[in-house]
Parts: sequence; structure tokens; C-alpha cells
Amino acid sequence: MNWVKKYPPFLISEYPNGDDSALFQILPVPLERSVSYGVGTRMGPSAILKASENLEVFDGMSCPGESGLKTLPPVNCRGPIQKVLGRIAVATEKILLQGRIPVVLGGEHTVSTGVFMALSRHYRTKIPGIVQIDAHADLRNSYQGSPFSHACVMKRALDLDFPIYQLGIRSLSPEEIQLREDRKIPGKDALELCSGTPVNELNLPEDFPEEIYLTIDVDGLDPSIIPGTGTPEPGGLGWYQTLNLIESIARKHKIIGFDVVELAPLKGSLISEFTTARLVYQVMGIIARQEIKSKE
Ligand SMILES: [Mn+2]
Repeated sequence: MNWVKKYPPFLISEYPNGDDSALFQILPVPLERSVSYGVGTRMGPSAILKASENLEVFDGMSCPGESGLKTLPPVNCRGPIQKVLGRIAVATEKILLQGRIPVVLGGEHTVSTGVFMALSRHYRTKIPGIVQIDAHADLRNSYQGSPFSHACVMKRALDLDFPIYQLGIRSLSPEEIQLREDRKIPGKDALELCSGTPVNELNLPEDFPEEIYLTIDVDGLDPSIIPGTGTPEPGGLGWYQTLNLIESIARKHKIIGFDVVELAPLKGSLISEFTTARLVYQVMGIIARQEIKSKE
């Protein structure tokens, strides 16, 4: 239990760390390998967990923590990247087998690749859709010599046959633009969502799976909201806009898990980690209310 000091359980100031029956199983993954610009994502999970101690239990609508919070030990991120992804997949699959919600805290976006492997194995034929909030498409086949770069994570999702939906994208390579056209990848880019009257509601395509996994790169939000991230891009999603968009998706789709990645804490400022912790808690709230409703 020597990890608890660096990785205090989420909102431990208000709720005791739960057991396997807790709805939310929080998995810290301090992975930082394929950094291309700013550094520090390995500090992300610890910073989010420490910041969570300052959250209120009430998220504005309900108390998501009442559904149970269990923070797991951090995934060992040493060794070859495939090994690390394998460990992330095993830890995530265990949560899925228990019928709980994985809440994965990154780390660089590559951590989601391990989660996708678990989802693919667990769901087999009834594959969920992946909704991505991000400034970058992350659709490169390989980047800086690695297919396991953070810039490739959604291409790996396509390789595993996941339907994907992209939100907030505003930075693309020509290769990614081409792939989006060839595969007719659906989504709404930042220009459409944010440049005029902010869009707060959306419908996923008719044929999109009912169950969805949400991968949130914090750089999808505007850097005025979360400045602490590796590659901050101007013109991102607003705070309420992000929550409203997720709520609108949750009205028609069941969120089966999510990750929040790419937080790189800044020295001398707590805004980014606190806002990210709050974002994690708000998404838990959306899911918790969904679960309660489905049991009514
Ligand atoms: Mn990303």
C-alpha cells in the first residue's frame, strides 16, 4: 500500500476507498512515453487524485460518490510498451467482468489503446462505439517511429473495428484528413462546435452502437480551461459545453466507461488538475444518474 501517498483514492476526503462492488473503479496509469511537445503526463493521475480531495460530494445534480468509488493501485508503466498496454488491458478487463465502470486516469493518450484491447476482448461481437473528445484526431498509423504513440490511438481503435465519433478536433495532418474521408469517420470538429454559437446538443449517427466508451483528451477543452496539457490548441470546447454534449449523448446511449488523459500539471498552478478532477467527477455523475434511471 506504499502507492497510497502518491495516489490517494479519489475523493478519499469524503468517501472511504470502496471494494469491488463500487460502481466506479478508478485506474491510474502514469504512462509517458511518446511525448512530442510539453512533458509531464506521467504526473497526471497523481495530480488528479490529490486534487479530488478538494471536490465537494455534490456535483450540482447528485452525489456520484454514493455509487461507490474504488481507486486501484496504479498500473506499472515500466518495460516495453506492449507489456504496459497488456497490463492496462488486464486491469480494465477485470473491471468489465465485474460489471463495473472503468475510470482510467492518464497518462498520455496511448493508455486508451490498452483499454480498447480490453473492450474488444470483453465485448467481442457486441462492440461498443468510442466517442473521443480531443483537439487532435490521433489517427496516424505511426508517429515518430511508433504505432503506440499518443498520435495513433484512434487509428488503433479503427484497427480493432470500433466505430468512432470525434468531437472538438482542430489539428489534423493531411494523412488524417484523408483517412477521415476514406473511412467516413463521423464527428463534429471544434470549428462547428465552438466558432459560432456554441453547440451543446448532438445526436450520434443512427447506426452508432447503443453502448459507448468515452475517451477524453483534456486538450479537447479550451486551454483557457485546462492549460496544463502537452499540446494546448486554441479554440476548444467550453466547460459547460463539454458537460452538455456528454449529457446529450448519455440520453440515448449507455456510457460503459471512460478515460481522461493528457493532463500535464503546471508548476505554480492548480487549475488544470482541479478542473480535470472535477471533469472526472461530473462524468461519473452523468453515468451514476443513468444507472439509477435504468434501475427505476
Ligand atoms: Mn489525443
